[in-house]
Amino acid sequence: MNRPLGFLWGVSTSSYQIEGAAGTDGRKPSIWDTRCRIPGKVANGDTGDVACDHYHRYREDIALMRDLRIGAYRFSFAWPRLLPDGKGAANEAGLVFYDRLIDALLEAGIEPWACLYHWDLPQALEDRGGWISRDSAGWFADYAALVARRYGDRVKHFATVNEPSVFTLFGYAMDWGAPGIVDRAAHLQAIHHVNLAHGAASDVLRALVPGAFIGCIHNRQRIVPESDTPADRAAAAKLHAFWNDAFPEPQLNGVYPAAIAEDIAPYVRPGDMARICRPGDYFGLNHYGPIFAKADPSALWGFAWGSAPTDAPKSDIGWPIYPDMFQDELVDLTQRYRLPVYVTENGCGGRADKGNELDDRHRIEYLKAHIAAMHRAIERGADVRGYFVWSLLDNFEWGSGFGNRFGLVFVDFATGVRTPKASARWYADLIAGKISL
Ligand code: IFM
Repeated sequence: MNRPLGFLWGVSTSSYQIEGAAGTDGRKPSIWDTRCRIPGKVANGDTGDVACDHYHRYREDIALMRDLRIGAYRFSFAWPRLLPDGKGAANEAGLVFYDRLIDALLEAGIEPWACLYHWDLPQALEDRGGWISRDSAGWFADYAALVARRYGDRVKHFATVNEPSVFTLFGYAMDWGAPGIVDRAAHLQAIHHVNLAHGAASDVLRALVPGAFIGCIHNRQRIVPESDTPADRAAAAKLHAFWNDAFPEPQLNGVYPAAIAEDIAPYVRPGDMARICRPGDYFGLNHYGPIFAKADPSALWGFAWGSAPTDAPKSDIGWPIYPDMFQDELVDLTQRYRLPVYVTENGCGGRADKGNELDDRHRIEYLKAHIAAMHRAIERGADVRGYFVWSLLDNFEWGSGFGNRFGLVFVDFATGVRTPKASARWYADLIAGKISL
């Protein structure tokens, strides 16, 4: 495999998962700070209070990336650090942190790719209804304007929202994420308002940042019925609508997918679909592997996560590994939406207790197989322009706490010490063109 010319190799992270400094310099709680304090919601009672302490160690992290010759760094702004109450007065100390981060990235020759929202809604806004409130689109647009005015001279690559289907489904239908509501109307309203927020923020970024490159990041993957029965097939189809289509279809084609259109119609006002439809400049794809779905009449929407076949290859955290499905997804996306695709997340979870996290050949094998699949997709016509590994660092993996590790760099959470894993060296060699697949 040869590297396509100008192909971008990056790594991804997100604010709540790495920054720590949860109560430092004026930051106020997000909905995830709140969730972490509810017993039983996060494994081991872990929290993002300190996480990787990236807030204080960002220079070290940028040096690591520079050593690996990373071309682009995808991070997210912490809304509650910039606007501790979600709206109103901005927090200068928080703004300065990202000034320094961005300046240091640029000095190191690393392109900043900034995401406005990776799940850490200010708790103050949740107290006003959060994404269930239609006002959320306006709050988000104002926040986008603050970011655009402050950083738009140095940051050109923006994503509005990370994995909207995931945080709305987990947060409003399954209680797997914040704010932990399980309610059909809440879920549908959150979907629609996040879509409106995407449209509004896209307009703000476009108006305020000359040369902005704007997109939204979607987690898209094949939804496979656990068994070939009508009930499991119907469950998979419904999950497919929520997971894969509920955001790209309105944002790129101006319509909700047929399977949920009737459910969501009561919340859609005249003119909304035109406000949402902002195809942007690229499609951000986060992809790990397929989801196996099964019928569950007791679940909010009648579907639940099923099991992969027992002989399916799986990562150390049990996620099924099917690189050919990644290949097909990339080809399908190009044909369907005709936008350049950036793989904004792909990576492999592991566990320190398996004893193979520093010499992480399992992760190298996963990355190798997926990057090779991406190249086969490019040969089949997929317009893929860049690839970001999730993640630079082991970090706070939401409900799994610090147990599940996705980093190229091992983090000792007791001391904060970082140690590049074998996969980091492998990725550096790939970027340097020393490895062909
Ligand atoms: O850690 C998450 C990230 O926040 C969103 N995409 C999936 C990753 C691995 O679960």
